[in-house]
Amino acid sequence: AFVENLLQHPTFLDNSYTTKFIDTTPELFTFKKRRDRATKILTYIADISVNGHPETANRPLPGEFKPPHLVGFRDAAPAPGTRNLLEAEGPQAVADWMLKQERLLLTDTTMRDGHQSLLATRMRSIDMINVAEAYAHNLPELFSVECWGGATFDVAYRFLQECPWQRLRDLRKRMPNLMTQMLLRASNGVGYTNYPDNVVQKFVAQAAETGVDVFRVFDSLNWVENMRVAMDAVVEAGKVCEGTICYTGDIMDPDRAKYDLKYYVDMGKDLRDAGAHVLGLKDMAGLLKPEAARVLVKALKEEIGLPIHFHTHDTSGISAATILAAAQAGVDAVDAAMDAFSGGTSQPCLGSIVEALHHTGRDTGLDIEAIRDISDYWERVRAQYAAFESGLPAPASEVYLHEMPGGQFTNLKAQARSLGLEERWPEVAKTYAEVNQMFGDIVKVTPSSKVVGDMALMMVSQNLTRAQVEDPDTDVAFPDSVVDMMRGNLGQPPGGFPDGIQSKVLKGETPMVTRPGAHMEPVDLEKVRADLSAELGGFEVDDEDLCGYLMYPKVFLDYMGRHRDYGPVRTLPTPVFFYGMVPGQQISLEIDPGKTLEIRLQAVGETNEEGQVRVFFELNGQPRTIRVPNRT
Ligand code: BTN
Ligand code: 3PY
Ligand code: ZN
Repeated sequence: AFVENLLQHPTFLDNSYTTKFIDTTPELFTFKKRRDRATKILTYIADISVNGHPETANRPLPGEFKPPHLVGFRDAAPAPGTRNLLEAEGPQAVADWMLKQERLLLTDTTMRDGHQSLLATRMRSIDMINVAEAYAHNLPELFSVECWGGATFDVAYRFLQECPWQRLRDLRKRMPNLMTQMLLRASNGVGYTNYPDNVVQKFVAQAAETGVDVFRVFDSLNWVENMRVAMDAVVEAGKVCEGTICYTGDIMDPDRAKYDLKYYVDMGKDLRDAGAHVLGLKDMAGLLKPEAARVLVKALKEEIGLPIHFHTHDTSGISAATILAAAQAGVDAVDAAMDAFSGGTSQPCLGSIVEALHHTGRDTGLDIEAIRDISDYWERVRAQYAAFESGLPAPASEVYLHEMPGGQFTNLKAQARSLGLEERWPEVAKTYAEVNQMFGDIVKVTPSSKVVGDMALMMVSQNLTRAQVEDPDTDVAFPDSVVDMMRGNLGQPPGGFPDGIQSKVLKGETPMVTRPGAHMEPVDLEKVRADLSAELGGFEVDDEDLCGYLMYPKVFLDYMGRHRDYGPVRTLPTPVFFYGMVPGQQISLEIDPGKTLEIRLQAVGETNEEGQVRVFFELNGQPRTIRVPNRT
């Protein structure tokens, strides 16, 4: 009866309902969920088929859509892996076990940094979920699967119309024997600015509860003081705390003495003393050269005593050599991406590392045939995302000049393009390096890398030189992110920011030099939950939703608004999600376990005077018409 009630609501009947409709008629919203999942998803398909997806407009089209073939399993049940050890004996046992392994341990980054660095983070959950069980069955020797955190969190809500928590839950369930891994920006959570301590604590606890096993925790200025809250929360949750050094500069270069060997060894000791189980070495731009890796890994191994987990990017094309040098120097674990998602601004090639070490003392024990099968799957997945390829066609030694993180490079290039500066990219790269020096040679990784990028783009677009920016008599309107960082809101770099530029940016305002979190009031979580629930018409806000909102209030609300209109769209095949359907096309769509819709798009009608188009479907054999606005 309720369903009929709703279906006959005039606002619904003429299809003009908006998110406002929910706000004004909350009593209907309660039934709407059950009301008509099919209509919502047909509305989404109709809209995309008519109008296209805003994210793929004017971008290269994929070639022929070849559905990724699923990978078969080797065994009836997945063999025990690192997750079983973590569950049985806890995180310290995992660290102890790592130290005892002769083989080089491997983390697969395809589901996080791989697509973050190659496809602007746009990979959808379904493409991960469809292969997750194959990982569990065929590659049980993996150390971990990095599949969460970094930029994936907000991109899921913002661009993919998906709940990142559900992705994590689904992956966790399908890989019961493998540790999942996330990238956490310490006090910046998975956002771009410091959050109050209790928000960071709540977020970590929830991520652990929903399914993260290994937390790689870093700070964008390498300030250990600003990492303690997040690290403590990981330890508290009983998960693996990978306290992480971000590598910048060049330890072999006497002119970059600020970040010398001693600096990194001291930081490693601080992280150990702060409770890290594993020491992460995060070379986000791919600057660590092979010989430097040998020296650094050896020193860290000798002086810290923790297992070391090394992460790099292949922007320069030389990272496999660095991995092998690190392996010879005794690194315990390294990150790599499946072949089809490796190279360039992504991680080095997993299969090639496995091959290179086969029959050596550090043989990884991974099955190369299983790797090839899984990589074939990924190759077809990648082809569906052609719109997001941002194209570094060849290795670039220029990375040693600008030091941009792999995850930022393609993004900054796209930002430059949108400002009409693509032709001036070499200037952007050079200016990025100058901004870094002007700011005192800082670590550049999210969010500090974004600050440097914002400043560089501003300077190039306004034709400002470093000398002009530093000149006290030249007026400069600094980007907000620069002001924020100079105020101390991202924390402190080693030695602080240079006085001259800092006082110019702050116009005499006194910067904060203590930990930003120490100045922030705790958030009243239950009040936020209640207010959010009221704003969503009585929707019951669980802890995951609450954490999503705390990180990104507007992004989360926009996501919820679209969710009310379209329902869950996560099970749509990726080509349909981004390009809709064409007349005559038919798909089977599982909208709930065991509940499948047969959807056939029959025809797209003419646009009427009100600018509406009727799209004709067959749903499980029955005709259905959906009206959507023509916005083309
Ligand atoms: C966004 O970029 O706003 C998120 C992507 C989803 C937006 C959906 S796609 C169909 C419909 N048409 C739009 O312009 N927005 C929604
Ligand atoms: C992120 O924070 O998203 C990164 O990938 C940093 O390297
Ligand atoms: Zn990375």
